[in-house]
This record gives sequence, structure tokens and C-alpha cells, in this order.
Amino acid sequence: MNSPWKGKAKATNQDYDDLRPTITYRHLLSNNLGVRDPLRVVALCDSDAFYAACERIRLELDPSVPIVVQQWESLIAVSYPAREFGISRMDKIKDAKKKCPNLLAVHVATYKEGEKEPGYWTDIDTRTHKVSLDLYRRESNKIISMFKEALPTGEVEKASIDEAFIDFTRPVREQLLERYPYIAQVPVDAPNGIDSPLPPPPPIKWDDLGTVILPEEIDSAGEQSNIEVDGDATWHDVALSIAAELMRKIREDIHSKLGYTTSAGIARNKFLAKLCASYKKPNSQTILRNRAIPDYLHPLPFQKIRFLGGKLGDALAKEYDVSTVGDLLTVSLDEIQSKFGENALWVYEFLRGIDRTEVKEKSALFKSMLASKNLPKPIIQPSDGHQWIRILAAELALRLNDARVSMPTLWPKSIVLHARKGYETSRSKQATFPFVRNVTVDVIATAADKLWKDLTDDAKTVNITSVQLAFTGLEKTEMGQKSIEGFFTTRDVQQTSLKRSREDDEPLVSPEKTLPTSSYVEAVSFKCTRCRKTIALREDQATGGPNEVAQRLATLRSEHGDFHFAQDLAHSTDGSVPVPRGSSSKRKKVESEGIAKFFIKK
Ligand code: DCP
Ligand code: CA
Repeated sequence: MNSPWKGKAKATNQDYDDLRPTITYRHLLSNNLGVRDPLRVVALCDSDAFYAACERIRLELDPSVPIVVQQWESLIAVSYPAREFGISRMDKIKDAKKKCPNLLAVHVATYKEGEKEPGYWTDIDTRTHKVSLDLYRRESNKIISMFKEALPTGEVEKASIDEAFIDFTRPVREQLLERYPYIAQVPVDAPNGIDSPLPPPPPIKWDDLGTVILPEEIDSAGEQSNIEVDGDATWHDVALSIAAELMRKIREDIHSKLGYTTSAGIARNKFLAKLCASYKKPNSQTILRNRAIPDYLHPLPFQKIRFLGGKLGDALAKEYDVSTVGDLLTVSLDEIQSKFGENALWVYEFLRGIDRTEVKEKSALFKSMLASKNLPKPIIQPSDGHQWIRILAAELALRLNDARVSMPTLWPKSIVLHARKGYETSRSKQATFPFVRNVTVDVIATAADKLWKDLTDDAKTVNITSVQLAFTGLEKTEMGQKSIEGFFTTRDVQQTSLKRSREDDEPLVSPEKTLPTSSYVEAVSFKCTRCRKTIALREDQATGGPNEVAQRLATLRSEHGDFHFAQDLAHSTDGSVPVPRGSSSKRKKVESEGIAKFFIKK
């Protein structure tokens, strides 16, 4: 390789020219500075040994009990007391038990035929059972709800089953103005009015707020993290310390109310918050001050950074013959962009501790819900499919009904059954999901059984190795809570006296056929889950038969989705624009240019 950019020269802190921005009254008093707010504070909070903690709490065990969660023969979660015996997720269950004879191994709950709920059975077998993660989903939702309740003005973005990003910028801003009223007003004698810098910040007491990552020169001087009367603190440090205080309180509340310990990282953006959240685990929090960012990032192998781990990381390492963030800092923006495309700006910025991605609550509404099972023993007789259909139906019933607790009008448009033979592409059949009052296992299994019959097409034998059952087109019905309930109520009145015993399971009606037209009239708009705007058909488009109106609304929705797609593409800093289903070849072409090729699955 003859690259001129063998990045071995020493990076300087000039690469980090935004670490001590001058903060003015305008910054403080502006309502919406978004991702460029110099007082921005973000946290990532992750639960410790999450599945193991869920099982420990379910079983009401002492936190010191060494416990692991297993799925068939593998370990999927290891509690911290079990880690003390040298057990890790890589161990097989037998080896783990050798390391710790008192180890409690709990097998993840499973669904089995004939049971409506998943359970902890003694006869678990991958040939007859299916894993259930429902307990973990529910517990995860409880934790997320506690974040939201504690921070009505914060933004919470669930990042995985046990992690969430929290944007503390607003709650911290409120606290700053309340605690330091003297900065809430621009002083009359301020030289530049609202653009005058804030007065020096108060000293900060970091005691009990967590581990504060220190710049090398202070760290090597052996000072403690609560040294803060160094006179060098900034208002951003004050903001971090307030966020740390709020985060600590929320973590304590989660622990005392739900029993989970968590670990958090607190910094100026998502990337840095995530990076320092695991600095010290379990049950602790870490604060990365701006002044400590360069020393923290420089020695880091850049391939450990999310998004720089895969093909792109390999390509960067090869191109410049380097391994750490510090090494890569000597590569100019022009150089990176010429090799990796315009979008590679985010790589350049990440290396400098800059990340402008927003913390944004993803829609709680998933468009589909899928239960699947890879069969260790293929289905040969079509009639043997029924047991798996009931198991998958039980999972979908539980998940839909869980989701309907907070979204009572959530409704699947269709039910889809996929089946695969070996490595052949899967075949599927779908149907409109019946409109019933209660979505029970029986309702789902009956609908799925019909699909199974169509799919297997009366064959004498099949050879099916994987079955999936899904709800698609899940939406909060456009009719709104009132009209859907109203619809059921009138139906119920008519039906209860006639068919009390079966009404729960009986499809009442299929929406396409018999919903009164008036219910459709309301379905002339939708709320975009991205921009949260209500997008409506024009008045002249909202007339006609229900099918025509629904069709126009679907077109409008798709056009609106395209608008967001175009915007994502224009603003993309990470090259990973979500590709909507049915994307055109034109989109694919744009995407595969530049940095995107490092993210596309071949
Ligand atoms: N998980 C899994 N399979 C994996 C990794 C994780 O099923 N290969 C599940 C079990 C974990 C949960 O996801 O409990 C969260 O994953 P984490 O990586 O956050 O790991 P833990 O929470 O278990 O441990 P830590 O305390 O290190 O975060
Ligand atoms: Ca975790």
C-alpha cells in the first residue's frame, strides 16, 4: 500500500476544537437548539445481566445467588455473582456447572402445545417447545416507563431489549434555570446582550455522582474523581453533573421498585454515552466530560466503535494501516471522503467525539409481529403442522394482547404463514385477519390452520423445516378508539344473548365487507410516526367508496414515506438509511454509492 496517510503522526487536541465552546445566554435561553446545543447531555442506561436479573426477580432470589439463563444448551445471560466463578456466555452449561457447583441454571420460558401461556416446564425439548422472551419484553417495558415517568420533558429511545438512550438536555435546562436563577435573565449591563457569555459556573461536587473519566494529566497525577474544585469546570460540566444526579435517582428508583441494577454512561452525545456506559459495571454510572474526550478516545481501537466494527472498519484499517482512533485522526476529511464518499463525514466526526444523531423515541408501533420456529425435526405429515401453529398462535396472542394494553385499537390487517423446506425459499399464504372482539389463541390458530391447508395444498407429505406466523399491517385503527368500541358494543348487544358461549372466539365480521361506511369516513388521515404530523387527504380525495379512499390514503402514506426517505438520504451521516419495503432500483443505486456499500448485505 502506498498511501500517504499512514496515520502514525501524533494527533493534537486541535482536532477537538469544540470541547470548550463559549456558552452564551442565547444558548441557554433558546428553546430548541437540537443536536447542536452546546449544553446537550445524553445518557445510555443498560440493565446488568438482564435476562438473569429478570429470572432472579421472578423467583424472588437473593441478588448474591449465582444464576444463569440458558436456551437449550447455551448460556444467554450470566449474573454478576456467577461471573465471579469465571463463567461467561461462551461457556456450555456443563462447563459452567463445573466452575460453580451451586450455579442455578434457569431455562428460558417456552411455549408448548396446548398451553396458552409460556411456562417453565421440566420436559423442555427444542423438538416440541419454542422459546418465549415475553417476560423480558414486559420487564423491559416497565423500566422504559420509569424513565419516561421520571423525565416528562426528556426524550427516551429504546435501543435494545435492555438499553435506552435518554436525552437529558431539557430536564437539565429546567434545573439549571431553577437552581441558578441569576443566569435566567440577561443582565442589563451584559456587553453583548443575549450573546454575552454566561458568568463562570459554580464549583461542582462530583461525589456520589458516579465515575468521572479524567483527562490523562489529572488521572496520572493520582487525583480522585471528586477533585472538582479545579476552577476549570464549564457550564457543560454543570449540565453533566445535573444529568448524573437525575440518572442516579432514576436508577435507584428502578432498583428499589423493580429490583434491577443498571449501568449508565453520561456524555454530550449518544455515541459517547454508549461508549462509556460499560466503563464500569455493574450498578454504576460513568461521566465523560468534554475535556476528557480526547484522551479517552485516542487509545481506543476504532474497530470497537459501533458502525466501525464491520467491513468499513476493516477497510479503514487496511487503507491507512492503523488501529486506534488516535492513528486515524491524521487522515483529513477530504481524504476520507474521497475514498469513502461524502457520507463518510460521520466517520470523521465520530473519531472526534462528535455525533449529531438525535435521541428519538421510535414508534412503539411495529408494523408486524412475528413468531417463528426452526424445526429440529422437519414436519413430514401435514397434520403435524397443527401443533406448531398452536404454539406460534399462543405467542402472537400474548404479544398482541400485551401491546393492546397501551394501544387498545391496535389491529392486524393480515395474518401470514410462511413455511420453508430446507434451504429453499419460503412459501407463504396470507389472509385478512378476522375482526373479533378478543384475539385468542383459537382465533389465530383457526385462521392459520386455513393458511396451512392452502400452503400444503393437500399434499400427502411435506418436508417443512421452518414455520413462521406473523401479523402484518399492524395499526392503531384509524377509526379511533371510540368508533371501534362503539362498533363492538352494538355488535355485542346483538350477539351476547344469542351466542354467549362462543362469542370470544368467534370472528364477528370481516372489516372489508361489513363495516359501516361511516367508520371509513374518518380514515382520511394518518399520523406519521416519524414527524408526528397528521397527513390528510384533500377533501376531494376523501370522497367515494371506502376502498377507493383507503387506496388513496395508502398512496399518500407511501408518498409521505418517500419524502422521509429522501430527507434521510440527504441528511444521512451514517449511510444506513432505512430502506422502505418495495424500494425502487433508483434508490438502490443511490445507496450503493460511497460508504453505503460497506453496510449493504450482499
Ligand atoms: N442476549 C442473548 N444473546 C446474546 C446476547 C444477549 O440472548 N448473544 C440477551 C440476554 C441478555 C440481554 O440480551 O441478558 C442483554 O444483553 P447484554 O449484552 O446487555 O448482556 P447482559 O445484560 O446479560 O449483561 P451486561 O451486564 O454485560 O449488560
Ligand atoms: Ca445489559
